[in-house]
Amino acid sequence: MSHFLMQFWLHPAITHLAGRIDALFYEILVITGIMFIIVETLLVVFVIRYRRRSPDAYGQPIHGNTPLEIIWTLVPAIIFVWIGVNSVQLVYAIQTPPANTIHVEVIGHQWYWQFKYPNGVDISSNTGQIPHFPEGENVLFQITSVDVIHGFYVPRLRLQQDAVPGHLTQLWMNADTLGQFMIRCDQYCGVAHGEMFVPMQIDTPTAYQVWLNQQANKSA
Ligand SMILES: [Cu+2]
Repeated sequence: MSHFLMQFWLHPAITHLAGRIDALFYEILVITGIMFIIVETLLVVFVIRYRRRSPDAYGQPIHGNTPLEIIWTLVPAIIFVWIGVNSVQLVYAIQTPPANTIHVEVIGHQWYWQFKYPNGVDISSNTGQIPHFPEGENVLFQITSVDVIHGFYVPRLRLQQDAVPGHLTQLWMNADTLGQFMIRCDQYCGVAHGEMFVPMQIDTPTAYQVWLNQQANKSA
């Protein structure tokens, strides 16, 4: 796809899991897309072909067609079960963090994100600080809010989790792409809601450690 058109479509996923979410999305899109075209085409064909041609025309009485009815019940049922099994498997994978994770607290504020690392490093997006995370390692975001409901949404992860006062929600990632990716607040949280649109950075594990140590020394 051209660079111009890509702006309007999904930007590449940065985790294996996000890739699986995209794959499921495309599978459902193709199935429903094909069904849409078949149904709409038949609708138009039937409307034209079987239209009433004279004021006193009557349709033939029909008493059903058992094989046809079995087919049009069974085929969609199989497709739905297949989509359901795939979706549930993926939901479990998303909701089950691996054993070895770096725990990072994510706290929503009006109007910035705060990130607390295990070694005490404390990053707030309203001061222009960018939270860093290592590539190829499991990171578990433990999400809450101190005021209103915010939404921790990272489009390139294809994942969102509400930040709710008094509750801890979670979301995990294992990023495979270096660079800066945007975090959005996707629950409208007041006038400066838009200021919660900030980057995070994925570093190599070594660069991440260097950054983390620098931050720890700064605050010490
Ligand atoms: Cu917010």
